[in-house]
Amino acid sequence: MTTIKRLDALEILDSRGRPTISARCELQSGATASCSVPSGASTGSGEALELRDGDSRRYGGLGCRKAVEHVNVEINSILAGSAFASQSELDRALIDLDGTTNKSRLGANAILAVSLAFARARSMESQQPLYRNFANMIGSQLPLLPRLTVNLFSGGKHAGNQVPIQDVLVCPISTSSVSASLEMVYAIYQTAAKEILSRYGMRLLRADEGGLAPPCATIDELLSLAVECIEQAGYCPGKDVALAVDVASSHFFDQGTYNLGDEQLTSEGMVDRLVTWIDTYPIVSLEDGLAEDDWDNWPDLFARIGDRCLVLGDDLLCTNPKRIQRAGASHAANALLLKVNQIGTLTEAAEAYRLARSFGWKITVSARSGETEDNWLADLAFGWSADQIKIGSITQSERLAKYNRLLEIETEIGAA
Ligand code: 2PG
Ligand code: MG
Repeated sequence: MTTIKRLDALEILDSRGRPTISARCELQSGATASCSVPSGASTGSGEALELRDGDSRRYGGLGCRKAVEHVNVEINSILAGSAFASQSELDRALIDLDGTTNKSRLGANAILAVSLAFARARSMESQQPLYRNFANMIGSQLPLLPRLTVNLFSGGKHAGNQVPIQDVLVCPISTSSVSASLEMVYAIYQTAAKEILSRYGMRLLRADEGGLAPPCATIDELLSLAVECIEQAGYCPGKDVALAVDVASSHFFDQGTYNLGDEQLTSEGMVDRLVTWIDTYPIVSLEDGLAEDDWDNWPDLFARIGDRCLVLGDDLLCTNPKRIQRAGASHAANALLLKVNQIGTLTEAAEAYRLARSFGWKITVSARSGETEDNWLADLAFGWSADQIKIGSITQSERLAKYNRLLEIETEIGAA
């Protein structure tokens, strides 16, 4: 049993300079740890509720003092002094205490920060790496490092909407080493930065996750540029390095129409367009190709693409077992984008994980566009043997905290 002595929290800032929350968990044994939670910009409507103060005098209403107070007062007063046999016992207590279906009373940000801080404090107590604790949660003996999918270009809500799609990512596929993958990504990123300067005469414009935001007129121009940069960096597209795309199409879908800049497509037209991209570019992972509510057309998209590429659901699934069940039963996807803060506790994220695996799906563990310098995501991706990880680009410390932790893990397991 693990007894909690004290829980507290504070408001900190994320990589966009917006408030988020960090919680600290002190155990009776003396082990103490903190964890902070990220925040999305292109959020799915089915996500658990991130509690914001709504006081326009502070941070435009985005303050997190209410969430902090919920940890310091209510959650601490109920849970301090209690003993828990497992992570799931603690998480169930948090879910029951909140009492809503989307964690809107205490806030998913408050609840997740406590869930994570408890996990990290327990791993300190048992003197095990955090990933071991995560691996135990899903009964895994042999964790595996994920393949990197790294942000090269951004548009949509993460940049200036110069193209409607959100992210074009590069995925080194000729190596499984994190260290070798990062070397390849660096070469491609530098090539892209130079190419943008010479082609568009502009200095680097960086999006929220550190991706470059070139002023391409069309999505095809952006995808072709990514392929050219891979080649110019000395790699073979599709053989050494592939592409992943987060279309994030919920954010340009309105009343049955996909608004692709100067083109308006029906769902059928959008499926055709996505299939054309898969046929033309070396895309191995296609995220949110269709909108979160376009359930009727996802099975068609999946049937057309099959196993040629991951048909990955982010806003569609929201790491929510109910939505994953629906997607699995209707053959709508073959991969889950797992973001723990979409659901709000580690235990429910593990349920989402298990359910997705039961359908034979692949898993991409993902950061959010608003991140902190915390690195627990790397331990989670390794502990749960995610197939892919999506952290963002390689230029900002909130992203590098996770890449660097993966490098540490790789060195540690290599040495072992
Ligand atoms: C996504 C994420 C990460 P956000 O859409 O996959 O890139 O963005 O955190 O803004 O939802
Ligand atoms: Mg997404």
